[in-house]
Amino acid sequence: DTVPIPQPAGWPLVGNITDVDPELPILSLTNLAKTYGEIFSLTTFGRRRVFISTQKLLNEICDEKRFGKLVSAGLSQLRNGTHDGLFTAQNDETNWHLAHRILVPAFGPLNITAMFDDMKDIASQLVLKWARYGPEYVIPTTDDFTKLTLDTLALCAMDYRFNSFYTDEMHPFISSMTNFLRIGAARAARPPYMGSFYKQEDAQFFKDIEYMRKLSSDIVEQRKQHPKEVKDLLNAMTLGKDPKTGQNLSNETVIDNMITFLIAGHETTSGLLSFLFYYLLKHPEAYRKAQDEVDRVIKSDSIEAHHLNELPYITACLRETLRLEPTAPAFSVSPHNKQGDVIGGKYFVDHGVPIVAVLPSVHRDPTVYGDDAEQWKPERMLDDNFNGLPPNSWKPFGNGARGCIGRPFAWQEAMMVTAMLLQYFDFSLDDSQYELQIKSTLTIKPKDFSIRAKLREGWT
Ligand code: MNH
Repeated sequence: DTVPIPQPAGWPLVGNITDVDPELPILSLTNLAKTYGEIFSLTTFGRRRVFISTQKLLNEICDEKRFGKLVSAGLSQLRNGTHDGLFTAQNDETNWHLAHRILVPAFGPLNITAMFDDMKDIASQLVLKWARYGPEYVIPTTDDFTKLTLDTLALCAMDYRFNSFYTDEMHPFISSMTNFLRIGAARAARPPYMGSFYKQEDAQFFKDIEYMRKLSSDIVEQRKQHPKEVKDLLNAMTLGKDPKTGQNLSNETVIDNMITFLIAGHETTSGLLSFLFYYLLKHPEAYRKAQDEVDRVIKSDSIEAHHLNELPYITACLRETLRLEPTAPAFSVSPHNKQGDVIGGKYFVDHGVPIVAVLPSVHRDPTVYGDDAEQWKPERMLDDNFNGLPPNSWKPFGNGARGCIGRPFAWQEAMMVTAMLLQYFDFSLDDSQYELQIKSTLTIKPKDFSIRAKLREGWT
């Protein structure tokens, strides 16, 4: 026997459009989850979506035999720019399988470790910037971390330097990408019968896509004309052959995935680092433990790859940050079964209807994390505790085959940058009264979050 999935009342025609704040959809969803509990649904302009917010239901929809990724509404708009690239491909698209088989080895541990020096090159630029600007400088935290992660991705993935730290402006790629994500989301939220109303906005959307494709195709062309013997993602994509079919990726697919990496590969890591420093600065004791760990393990040496395996407390801090602030805060699946499927033993969901995992809510499920689930406590994420969590209670990198291919890349980068920054600087909040506010695009970041950095003794 099934029961109806709770749903707020809504309006004729537009449905639940007033229930979700277009500026901060994830906040509306976590609030609705508080009101409606483990599951609820929303319908806008006739499109229905189901939202889940507990570990129990998330665990069920992570069963890849019954459910698979669904590229719907917001994500499907991005297909205008990245087509069937890895992130925006539907589950059954052949180009996804092809690119996945070619790229999984490129993201393997050996290749990621080989990127260590390039990552350190960009991280050192950040350290130098903050050291030279001095302790009075008000650091635009998320902007500087975004410069860091974009430059790191481009250097490691395609041996290309954005040199973001050498200009005040953000690289034009950032504004194109931001527009692309913003207008994409707006297009997805539009009433279907109002298309012609938005000609200018649409023109901008396609102009930004063209800019990103041109930039990517120039980088590919440059590599073709000047081949380099490096093991980066660009070589893997342009030279790699599918072990199964012997096929290459087409030029279009290489560009689709290059843009995908440029976008997926930096926003989330930048948000992670920003949130981490917010929580460290709000928890002085944890901050001290993290810094002590760095001083004990790395001392005043220059950081090396092996150090990263010797920092369990910082590892826990990063995990705990992604628990409370999963920077890619939601992902969607749908039942494989053409007849639909029942979840939680009683909720029927049709084939093709998105089931959205509201990660910040799942990650605060009190049955898993206890009554202090809302608090940032790195201790609960130390290895023994972390490995003892019920299955699928912590999913900031998504699920299964469609989970994040860049996870080892992001982890190495975030660990290294955190360790280096704690090693070189003492940080403080610019405004000691600052309380966390969130801004959102496809990902979430802290809003108006500024810090200061003072070189520690011994480095001056
Ligand atoms: Mn990443 C998929 C989160 C860093 C490239 N990433 C996903 C998904 C989540 C995610 C969640 C699944 C989305 C879905 O199911 O619709 N990713 C993150 C987070 C970080 C991150 C929280 C950093 C922290 N991701 C990175 C980096 C790269 C990258 C770095 C590239 C270098 N991610 C991807 C790609 C996919 C993906 C590509 C799509 C994988 C696939 O479906 O084959």
